[in-house]
Amino acid sequence: MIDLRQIVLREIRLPLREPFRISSGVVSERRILLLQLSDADGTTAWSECVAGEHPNYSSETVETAWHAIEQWIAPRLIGRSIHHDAIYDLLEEDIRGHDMAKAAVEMGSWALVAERQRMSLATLLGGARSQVEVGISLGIQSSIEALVERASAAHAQGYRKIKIKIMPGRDIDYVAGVRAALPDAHLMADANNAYRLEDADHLAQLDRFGLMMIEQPLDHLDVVQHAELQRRLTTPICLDESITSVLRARDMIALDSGRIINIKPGRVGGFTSSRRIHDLAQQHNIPVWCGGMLESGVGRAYNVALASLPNFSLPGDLSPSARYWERDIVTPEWTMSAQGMVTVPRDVAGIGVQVDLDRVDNLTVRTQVLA
Ligand code: OSB
Ligand code: MG
Repeated sequence: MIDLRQIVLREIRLPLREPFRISSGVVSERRILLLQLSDADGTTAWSECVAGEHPNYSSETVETAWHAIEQWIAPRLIGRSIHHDAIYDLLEEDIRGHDMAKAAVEMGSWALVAERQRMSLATLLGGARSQVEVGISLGIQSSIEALVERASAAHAQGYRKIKIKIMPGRDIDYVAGVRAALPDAHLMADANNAYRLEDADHLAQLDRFGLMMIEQPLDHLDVVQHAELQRRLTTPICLDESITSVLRARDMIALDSGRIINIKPGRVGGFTSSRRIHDLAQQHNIPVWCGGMLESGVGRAYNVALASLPNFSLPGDLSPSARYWERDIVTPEWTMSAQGMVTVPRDVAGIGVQVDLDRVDNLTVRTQVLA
């Protein structure tokens, strides 16, 4: 049970080591919404909202999430005693959408319970894995050579999966270049909605590269046209943006619009929803993996804990801190072994890392206390 007393919202700015470009936009500095949750018994926990600055991935942004938490989500929860696994359904009752905002509060509540029970978040979730395979997501590059260089470096570092962001004009030749340089690597492509069903023949040219999957080629909410596209490709489709709840996962499975699911807990409203999607997928032999949203080390903790569940059977976008940040806001920073694995924290209660408060204070551009 939790009995939320207070939520402190903060926005920090954290510059990326290099700009990250996807088909729908580029980001150079992350605006990150952090939450500090406090329970009536004095327990505290940090969480992170994955919404970005612009609504180019989903409709949510840092501003909309702040507004939703302040206006609707915090008032619904503060001062009420509730089981952490019931929060998702409570919020669904009368708040439509705003899944990233909901997730930040819901997942933070799970961390409060983990803290209080002196157990790791992974243990509370029921995840048994002690290490998780790591994949890298490579943003769109300005040339094939630049992409091949980055992919080769990632492969040499031990990454278990290399995801190549694609868009029209930077797709077939780019993937071909990487495949030629890395004949045995686990490769995949992510289009972030850059194509139309009319591009099916064009996309079918990717079939010859033996990709693990192609992620979200079509519209961000679509599960119908993806089914038609899947019939025309041998490469499995993985859905990301379209799967916002277990209902959409059910649609995907019923229509065969994808054969793999990227679960980002922020996108689906938190851990309860993530577990439902995970369990449903498992019943249907659909593998899942944990996606990323350029999180700081706080958000990473939640993703790593989730990815310790059994059906997370493919490498997750769980890059170490140093991939994105000059310096992360947590200690220890997240690392990856030479075998491409991240360790699931087990010996520390809660999220498993400490937030560097002085550093966060220095990076903070605004704060609001909700009580
Ligand atoms: O589609 O998975 C995506 C980042 C921002 C928005 C969308 C996506 C991504 C990534 C980053 O691929 C993965 C990561 O955090 O390492
Ligand atoms: Mg994606």
